[in-house]
Amino acid sequence: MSAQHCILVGAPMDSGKTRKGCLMGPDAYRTAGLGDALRNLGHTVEDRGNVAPAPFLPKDHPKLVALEETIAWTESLANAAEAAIGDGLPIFLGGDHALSLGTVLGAMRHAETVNRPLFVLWLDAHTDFHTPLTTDSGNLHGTPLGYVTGRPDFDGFPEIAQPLPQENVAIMGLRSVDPAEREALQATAITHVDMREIDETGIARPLAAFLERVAAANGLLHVSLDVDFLDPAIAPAVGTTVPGGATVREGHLVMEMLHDSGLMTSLDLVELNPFLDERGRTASLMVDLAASALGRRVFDRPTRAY
Ligand code: 4U7
Ligand code: MN
Ligand code: MN
Ligand code: MN
Repeated sequence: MSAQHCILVGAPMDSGKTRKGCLMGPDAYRTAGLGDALRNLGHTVEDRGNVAPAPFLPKDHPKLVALEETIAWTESLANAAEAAIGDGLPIFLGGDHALSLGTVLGAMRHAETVNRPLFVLWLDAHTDFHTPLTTDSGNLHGTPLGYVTGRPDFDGFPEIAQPLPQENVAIMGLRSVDPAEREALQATAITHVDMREIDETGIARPLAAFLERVAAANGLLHVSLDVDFLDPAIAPAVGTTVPGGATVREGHLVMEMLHDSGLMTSLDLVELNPFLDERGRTASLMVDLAASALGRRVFDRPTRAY
């Protein structure tokens, strides 16, 4: 894949759940050297700084955490994402996973403009398929895939004109799915690959099958990488740790295959909570994964003690 114009867009968003700290994510990625890592691979890098939420008035809600703030972020991030995807390869620096309510919406709008189908690869321990009514925790970072695929009850959020087709979504890395999500997801055509399947067949097989479908449809591909896709032993800086996650090599293999495919058109790095990190190791691992997605080869990797 040839040189790209990488656009860093910070989304210091913390409203998708109660525990704070993800707002430090964009600075952690910059501190860990994301820009230079991409430049060293021959890409141009433009850092657009951080997005801010649209103006909002917070209200108390019996269940949902920071609903108005999350809606406000969705509006501003959808605009920032739609603009950036037209200009290069945006990398959205989270911020918690509620930021994907906005980034995927922006990608959907861009895809409609260029008249190509959008596909989404969701790398996560969780399905994030709740609606504001089905969530028990009230944490909206557990809802973005519900929103973009057109599930109901997202009152107050930007209208989804054309929902993302279920066939265009693949979730990989699953090992924590709430009963309401499981039931809803099983009635869909969304591809879901859990850790057992990854153990049994490897991650390359289902990923290659999905990428073939994206290529055959001449699709755009938005990749959303949740830190908790990775095993907490290698990526501790996340609030929602679930044991039994992807290894360092499984993570890199996904990113290397994405690079080789040449298909990825936008990328979210989400859920990093630097307050929970150990000497920056999770931020550095996420930077290395992004570098693999942009063409760094195994034999070029700097030695680093994880
Ligand atoms: B993340 C959860 F209950 N399903 O709804 C919920 F297990 O973006 C977790 O994937 C959601 O980290 C995790 O609160 C959201 C929970
Ligand atoms: Mn998530
Ligand atoms: Mn998750
Ligand atoms: Mn199923």
